Amino acid sequence: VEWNGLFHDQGPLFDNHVEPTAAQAVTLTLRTFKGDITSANIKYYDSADGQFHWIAMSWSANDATGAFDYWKGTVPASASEKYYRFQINDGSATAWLNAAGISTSEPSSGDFFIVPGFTTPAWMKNGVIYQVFPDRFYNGDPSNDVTNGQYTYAGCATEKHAWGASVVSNVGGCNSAVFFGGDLAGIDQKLGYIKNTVGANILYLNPIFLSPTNHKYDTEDYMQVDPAFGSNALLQTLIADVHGTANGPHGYVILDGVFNHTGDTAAWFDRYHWSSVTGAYESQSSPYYSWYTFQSWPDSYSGFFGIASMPKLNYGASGSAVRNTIYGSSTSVVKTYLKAPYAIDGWRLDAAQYLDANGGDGSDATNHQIMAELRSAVKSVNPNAEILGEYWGNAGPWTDNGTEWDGAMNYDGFMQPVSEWITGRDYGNNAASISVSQFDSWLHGTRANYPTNVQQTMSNALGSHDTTRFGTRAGGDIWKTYLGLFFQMTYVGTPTIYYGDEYGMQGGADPDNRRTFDWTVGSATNSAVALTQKLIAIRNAYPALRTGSFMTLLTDDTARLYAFGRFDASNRIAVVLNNDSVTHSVTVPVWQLSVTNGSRLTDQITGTAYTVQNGQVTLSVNGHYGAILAQ
Ligand code: ARE
Ligand code: CA
Repeated sequence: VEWNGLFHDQGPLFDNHVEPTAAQAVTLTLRTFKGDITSANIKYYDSADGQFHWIAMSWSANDATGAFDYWKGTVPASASEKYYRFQINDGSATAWLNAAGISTSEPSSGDFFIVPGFTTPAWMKNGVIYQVFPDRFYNGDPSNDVTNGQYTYAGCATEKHAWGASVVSNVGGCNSAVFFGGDLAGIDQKLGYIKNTVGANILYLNPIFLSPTNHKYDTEDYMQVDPAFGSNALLQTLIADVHGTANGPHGYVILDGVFNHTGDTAAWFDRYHWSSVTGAYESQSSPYYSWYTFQSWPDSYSGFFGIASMPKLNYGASGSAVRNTIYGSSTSVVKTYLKAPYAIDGWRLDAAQYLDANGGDGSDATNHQIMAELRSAVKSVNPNAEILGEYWGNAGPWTDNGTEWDGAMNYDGFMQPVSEWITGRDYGNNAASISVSQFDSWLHGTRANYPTNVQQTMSNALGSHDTTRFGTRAGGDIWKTYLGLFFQMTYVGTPTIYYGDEYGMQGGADPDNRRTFDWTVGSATNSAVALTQKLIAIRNAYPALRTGSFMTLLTDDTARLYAFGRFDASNRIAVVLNNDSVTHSVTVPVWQLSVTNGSRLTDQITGTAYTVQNGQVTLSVNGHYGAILAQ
């Protein structure tokens, strides 16, 4: 069997229902070299009966170039989740193909998924996220700024720093008490930058509810926007403006749901007696005593990573007061903000893997039960709302059966490999370098962790508020940011721009990754920002870049070149990336995309057209740059 001719993924040309209902049979198409094979079978596991089933495929057609055969087979409709792989025979040898790749022996993992009834939001598949850390983006209302010494939190007095100054506290260990004055009014005033200049249409905000720290991951009151960021009314205005079209196309808002823990100043806990409510820390007969888990009351209790200022919520059993308050009841935190007059479009779930009962760490069935209930609660208000989990490894356990998250922050399947390939450093800025073939197989393996509709909504970022800045890992070389942007805007998943990464903002680990946005740099005249805008416009113009197939075309470890195809029934696109510091001439085997000789592919960046000859195009690509050749 000629492996180089084999191809299948769940793109529109190879799977007629990537999100099937229980009533829809799924017809799968397998590509081989013309005349290469004698038979092929779909072997699928049906979770309804716990058995494998075989379906013989039949020849159906040739491709436009006549180089390939298409074989088809149909998996019958039913409500149960299924996993499939292909067995391919040429009369003398057998090959197996599944999402993990091709092998001579039958694989035992890495199958393609069929998850009937599971849909992820179309707007996430087709959108671009802009992530804002509110205190550091823009100060739209100086009148609400915190002042020096306004609060004392865990022994740290508030420090108000001037925009652009150091993010490190003047007093040792108090970095979370350093404020700059950024707020919701500022974000609202800069929506034109986000939506038009950058071109992103989904706003993801780090936490905004009342809390004494700058990052607000230690919530004091989920029902109140922090006064230094604005007000609940201003949040409504901001959401309406993102949804509106005055500053660009209709947009979407995702808020950070920090539900594993509260802050120790939450009234339910009330460690510093700030509230008139009798909190769990104050009395064992507090109505909220069971909302937390004490090993020894009051000072020994479960917290996020054991941090005393972040006591862990005790989710108890189904129907518990905590579950109702956070997501279950009609007035719960989760539902309130999904409903009018807020109507946010989704939640990012902070530390989602840890939500549990009785101080547990989430590593058992209880966490999945909580997540399934949370999904039902979200979708009961808005079936198109997004549930984006925070997980740093393979998030398959929360995404592969359609009952928990829609997608996850893609640290493992995007940020880490991209960083190691382009910058030679991991997201923590430690030396770690991979070749392009290692990069390609890393991506292939991590895509296989997820159903296709999950892959398409994984949040793909170059950096975040928890990692070092991409610009710093790149050693300040803006060309590496260009290349990162090229890949981000052409790969499978929702591109996610951490504010400032579009111009190569510098920054080390937390808190240095949260510097103030430099408005003298972040503007349409900046070359990286302009490239970001252009790349997003190209992504928006071609559904193939969002929901098309992904096919590796070229990995050249010596010249550090990568080329891959994104394609559907309408467009065939070859993306060519040069990760070397010098210009290379690249010959791309576009015959793999069934592009015919004599047809023309146009670079969407430069406008240069290339004519296909002998199934190939040859072009010159600058160091740390790319080309997007579209037909
Ligand atoms: C603060 C200081 C830090 C200090 C820390 C500990 O800023 O300098 O080291 O305290 O004292 C929030 C704030 C942080 C704050 C933290 C604690 O944003 O600034 O740190 O609270 O007060 C793991 C978790 C993951 C978590 C990351 C950071 O699994 O959930 O660690 N991410 C979320 C948010 C954070 C937030 C919190 C959780 C808490 O995005 O911003 O921190 O609400 C591996 C593991 C991962 C691990 C990852 C990073 O890959 O697999 O599980 O993530 O490394 O450590
Ligand atoms: Ca302000």
